[in-house]
Amino acid sequence: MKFLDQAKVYIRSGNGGAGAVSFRREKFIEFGGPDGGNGGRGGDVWALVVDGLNTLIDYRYQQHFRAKTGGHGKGRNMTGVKGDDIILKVPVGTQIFEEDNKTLICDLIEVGQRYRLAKGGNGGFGNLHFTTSTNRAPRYANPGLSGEERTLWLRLKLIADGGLVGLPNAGKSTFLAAVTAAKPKIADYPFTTLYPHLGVASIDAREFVLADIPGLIEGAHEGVGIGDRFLGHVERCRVLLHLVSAQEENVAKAYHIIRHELESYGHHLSNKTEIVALSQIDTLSIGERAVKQEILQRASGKSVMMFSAVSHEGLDHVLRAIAHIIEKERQDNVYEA
Ligand SMILES: Nc1nc2c(ncn2[C@@H]2O[C@H](COP(=O)(O)OP(=O)(O)OP(=O)(O)O)[C@@H](O)[C@H]2O)c(=O)[nH]1
Ligand SMILES: [Mg+2]
Repeated sequence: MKFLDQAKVYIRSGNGGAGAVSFRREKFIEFGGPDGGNGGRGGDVWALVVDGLNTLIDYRYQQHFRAKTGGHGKGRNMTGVKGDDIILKVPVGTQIFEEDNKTLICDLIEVGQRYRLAKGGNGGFGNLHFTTSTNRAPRYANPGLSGEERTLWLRLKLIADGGLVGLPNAGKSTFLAAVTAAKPKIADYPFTTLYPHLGVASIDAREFVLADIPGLIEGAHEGVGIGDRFLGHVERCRVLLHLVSAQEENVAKAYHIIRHELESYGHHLSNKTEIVALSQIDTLSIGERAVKQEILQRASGKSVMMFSAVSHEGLDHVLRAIAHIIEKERQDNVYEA
């Protein structure tokens, strides 16, 4: 799957169909009056959230969307048919902005949600409509109204319950692959992951979505490495799982670098509930683990979990901790609403 989280599109709703000028002419009927029908309305342009999509890649190949013109009115007072709508299918978490890429038009967060981006023009009136007591045979009709045209930005912010953050090689993708069916690329060089991956994890019959994003390094907020733009995809998470590899010489420093990047990014990311975990503990002896855990605990001021995505040791504990926070945040949000 190719990933694209931003796309610019041009849309145009359909023009209304023209009204008709027509007079009734029938055998044996002596006085035929005007009978021109109205034009049909032009097609609308809609955005619709569909299941099973998590990229805007389709909009790299097509950026222009035009709905159909309404049918013209006809004699015998027949209204023209409505022009066909155009539907832009988008993934859950798509936000649509004005051309300035700042003014939010709609935030689409549920499958099935739809939003009308441009309304088709109304059809014109046929000559029948213009009949009055003083003008019983008008020879004119309206043209249809024009459709609207707009340039818009589609921006995707994935919706996951939990987000994985850490330096490159912290083991984020290995963790995702161990606890979900996702198959992200895993390798021992930095920036193996180039775009976000989602997976569904489950523990104790509870399911939740995890997002694995590219690793962050010092200066990511200034564009170093892959930069921090993918942090947008964990903005809506309820919990962050911050991984620090047991293979790091200085686990405290590794922790602080990421915290600093989260703070520099803003958008309340640094206020999110964080679970800190020492990953890859299969590479250390029991004694070494305790030492690094203690250092990380002091650095973060939190109790630090430990796991290995290779030996699977500690994985369930981490999943339970994530599930617990997600559950709690869900309940809190219910009370707020
Ligand atoms: N021994 C051991 N190796 C691990 C473990 N988890 C990950 N690794 C190795 O560490 C390296 C990096 O793992 P990834 O999962 O690709 O790391 P990442 O955090 O996704 O890295 P980026 O995508 O570059 O940010 C790979 O060679 C993995 O095989 C673990 O629990 N134990
Ligand atoms: Mg990775």
